[in-house]
Parts: sequence; structure tokens; C-alpha cells
Amino acid sequence: MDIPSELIQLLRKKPRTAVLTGAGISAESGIPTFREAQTGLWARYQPEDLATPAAFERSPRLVWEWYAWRRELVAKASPNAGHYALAALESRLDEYCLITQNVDGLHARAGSRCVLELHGSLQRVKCSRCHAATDGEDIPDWQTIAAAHPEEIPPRCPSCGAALRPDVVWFGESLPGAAFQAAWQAAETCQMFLSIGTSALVQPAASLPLIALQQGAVVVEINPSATPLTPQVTYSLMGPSGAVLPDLVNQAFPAVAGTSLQN
Ligand code: BV8
Ligand code: ZN
Repeated sequence: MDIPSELIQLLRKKPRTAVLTGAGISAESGIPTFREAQTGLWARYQPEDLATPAAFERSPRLVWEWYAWRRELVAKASPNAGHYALAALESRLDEYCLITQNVDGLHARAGSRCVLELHGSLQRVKCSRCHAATDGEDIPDWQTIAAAHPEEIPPRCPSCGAALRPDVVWFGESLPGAAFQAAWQAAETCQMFLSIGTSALVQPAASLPLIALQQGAVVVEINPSATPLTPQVTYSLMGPSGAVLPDLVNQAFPAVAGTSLQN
């Protein structure tokens, strides 16, 4: 894609940069986004009907299995050129912060170092009652618990016996304070903000690019379709992030021979 030359020049000046990604950046890794019809088994559910505390209350087994299906999908998926391009961009800039709404962990697997997970992670589970979390020592190995009691879905917390649940933020739940604080701060102080692969509909993440715009940052949207943000951004690069991001990074930082990012 031909990137506007003034945007390339700007990036070469190494601005303080914040990036917000959504499900779209993982689409080219084969992970369905939310607003496309859920493929296969889940065609008849809306994500908003599965990703809520009420849904888990009502049908814990169904919700647990939806996340188990997504965990499987992610385990078989690999980061795509868009994820790698963001990791390369981070290594070229001095002040950079990646904020993601995704729970698939692909940014870290692509080598991104500073990743703020606003909506948690598919790989972690926590107790629905005592909040013992698996990344602590409380529930060191929930897979062992699940394997020992395959009949119990969701598996039970070893501390209090309540159902374990995915450690993700559901609709109606508040975001992890520290991560959201840092993301808000990054939006308020950045000189450039990239909004990539997000429909810009879910709050409060969708407010971050608006904060950046209000404080005078250059805001770039990368998305094959228009979103409510498109009319307000400084640059709208209409295309798949797996192609646009490598072009953006390669044109701004022409690679040392042989290391250029492949689309
Ligand atoms: C909260 C984790 C309050 C779980 C997720 C009315 C008005 C405004 C707000 C609300 C309202 N009613 C309720 C709310 C609040 C609600 C909300 O925003 N609802 C929406 C539906 C209106 N928000 C919440 O509930 C949040 N919490 O507000 O708490 C509170 C405050 C204090 C104390 C207590 C409570 C929590 C929201 C987090 C929900 N959890 N995920 C899971 O993953 O299962 S949200 C989930 O959906 C994602 O994380 C993501 O955030 C969102 C989906 O958005 P996207 O990532 O953008 O994905 P989407 O499919 O929508 O779009 C994909 C895009 O990619 C498209 O634009 C497409 O064109 C593009 N694309 C496709 N291919 C490519 C591509 N782009 C680039 N390259 C490609 N190849
Ligand atoms: Zn517990």
C-alpha cells in the first residue's frame, strides 16, 4: 500500500506512540472477529450473550466450552505479519505502548514487550468466587485439576470449590485498573496513536483514540472497513493490517538488507 509520505516522515521522527488493537489484527491468523458471524459451532450465539457474568451464571458449561474452543483455536494459530510489524515498530521507537482488547496473547508471541491487555487473557483462568488466579501460585495448574475431574465442567477452585472461569473482562465488568490507567495515560501523552483492527464500538477502550485526538496527537486507523472513528482520524489506511503494517514499518524504517518484514 502507498503510505502518505508525510505520515512516513512523521514516523521517522520517532514520535511517542500508542497503539490500540482489536480482533481485526488477529483475523489473518485465522481467529474470527466478534462482528463476523461466529463460525461453526457458535453460529447461533452473539458474543455479547456469552461474554457476560449472567451468561456464565446461567450456563457455566456452555460459556466455559466457548472459551475452551477459542483457546484451542489460538493454540493452533500463529501471529501474522501485522503482529510482527508492531514488534518491529516497538524496537524502532523510543517511547511506545501497545494496548490490546484481544485476549489471544498473539502480540506477546510475536515479540511485543510492552503489552497492556485491557480485557484479560484466554490463557488464564480465575476462581469465580475467591478470585484465586492461575498466574499466581493459588491455582498453579488448572489443567491438572480439569484432567483429574473431566466430568466437572467448569473445573472447581481447589481453594473454595466454586467454578473456575476465564480470566477475561466480560461485558458489565470493569477493566483491570492498572492496565486501563496506563492505557489512558498513553492516550493522553502520545504524539501518534494507531487504532488497528477494531470496530471502535466497545467502551471504555473505544474512548482511547478520541482522547489522543483531543490532545492533538496524529491518529491513524488501519482497517479494511470504515468505523465510527474513520471520519475523525488524521490518516485512514483502508486495508488488512497484515499487509498495511509491514508496508508502514518498512517504508518508515527501510530495513537492513534481508530483514525486511514480509507481508
Ligand atoms: C464496562 C473480552 C462498566 C471477552 C471483551 C451502551 C453504550 C456504551 C457502552 C455501553 C453500553 N452498554 C454497555 C456498555 C459498556 C460495554 C460496551 O461497550 N458495550 C458495547 C457492546 C456497546 N462495555 C463494557 O461492559 C466494559 N465494561 O463498561 O464496565 C463498569 C464500570 C465500573 C464498574 C463496573 C463496571 C467491558 C467491555 C469488555 C468486554 N470484553 N472481550 C472475550 O473476548 O470474550 S470485548 C470484545 O469485543 C473484544 O475484546 C473487543 O473489545 C470487542 C470487539 O471489538 P473489536 O476487537 O473491535 O472486534 P470487532 O469484531 O468488533 O471488530 C473487528 C474489526 O476488525 C472490524 O472493524 C473489522 O473491519 C476489522 N478487521 C477485520 N479484518 C481485519 C480487520 N482489521 C485489520 N485487518 C484485518 N485483516
Ligand atoms: Zn475459589
